[in-house]
Amino acid sequence: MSVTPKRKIILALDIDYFYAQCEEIRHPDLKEKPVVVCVYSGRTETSGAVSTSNYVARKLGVRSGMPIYVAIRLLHDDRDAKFLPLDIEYYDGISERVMETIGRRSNRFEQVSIDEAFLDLTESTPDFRSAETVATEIKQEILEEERLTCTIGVAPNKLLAKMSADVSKPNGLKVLLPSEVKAFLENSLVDKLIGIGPKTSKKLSEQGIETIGQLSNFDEEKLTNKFGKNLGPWLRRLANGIDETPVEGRSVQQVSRIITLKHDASRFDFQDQLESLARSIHDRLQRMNVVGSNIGVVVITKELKTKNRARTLTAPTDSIDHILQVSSELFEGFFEEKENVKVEVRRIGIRVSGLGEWDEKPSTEKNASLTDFLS
Ligand code: DGT
Ligand code: CA
Ligand code: CA
Repeated sequence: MSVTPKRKIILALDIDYFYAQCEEIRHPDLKEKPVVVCVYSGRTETSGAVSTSNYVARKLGVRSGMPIYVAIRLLHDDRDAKFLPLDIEYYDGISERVMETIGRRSNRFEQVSIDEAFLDLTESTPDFRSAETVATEIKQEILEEERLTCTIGVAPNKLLAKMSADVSKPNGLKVLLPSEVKAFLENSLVDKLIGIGPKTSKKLSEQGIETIGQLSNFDEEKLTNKFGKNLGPWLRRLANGIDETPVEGRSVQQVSRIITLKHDASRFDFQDQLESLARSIHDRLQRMNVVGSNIGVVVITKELKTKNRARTLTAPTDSIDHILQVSSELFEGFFEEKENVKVEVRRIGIRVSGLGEWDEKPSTEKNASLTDFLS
């Protein structure tokens, strides 16, 4: 007996021109100007690639992955154009808060990248209309909390939800009903299918296949001969809008924070910065309502080598003082190691892992007396 699977309702969210929009938030005067966020390689002043740009720059031809000098040339006449280096730490902070906002909506939540996530709303919403309401509310919340716009697609599976978002950027919302799927796919080009890159679309084009509609009707045996017995049938399923991959509810395993020191350090003299890291981790643990049983520190040297030191606690914690104390000891210990006497440290981080629910929350008094007892 076959059981008809329940019709799913999947929501895909993608933040618009993410890194560049983050830059606009902290420099509001940039909003009307071309903004290009760059990965500078450091070889010459302009060597490197464009990470992303705002829509003002995109209108003038700027694209992700393009060499910086090409973007400079394209924006040559625009004295307002702004080229900025990546600031991943800042974008990460914003991403984490947005993901928290989305994650509150359903425990069937999967973060896919820094600016993308899926929600499975099948159990929590009765139909596509109410899913649309949820999507509108999420967009509004992210706008109010972070001043960011994003684009949402709602559809019967992840593939179609993501594709619906892709065609609606920026600041869009598209609900693709099951009855609309066929028409939606029919005339779109094959490279709009998620997972089909330039190589595969070139190979398909050699077979005379340009649109998804053509691919969906193409002889399966021919496809298998050309692409193999896994890829061939998979391509056809994709073209028919079939995708059964579940939204993986991945839980957070650890909380970490990292910063670049104002000056390289060759001894433990960054107490203030450590304190703000510990505070930020503490805030995050509290919002998640978890405690961690392992505290680690990470050191990135001037030569960009990464070194870790960690300790397992006798009792889990989320307290700033505790995190600060253990990480200070780890850093002190690190600088005392023979091989690190001369090391110059550029970035430092703290990581709390072994996360769990706090079922027997020790009271502050209990904590204090225990510490007293041990000292
Ligand atoms: P969108 O979604 O089209 O409005 O624009 P973005 O910029 O959000 O693009 P998306 O979602 O593909 O990528 C998210 C972030 O990832 C983006 O803000 C910067 C980074 N990124 C994207 N493509 C590239 C790339 O080709 N190179 C580098 N270095 N970073 C990239
Ligand atoms: Ca995006
Ligand atoms: Ca994205």
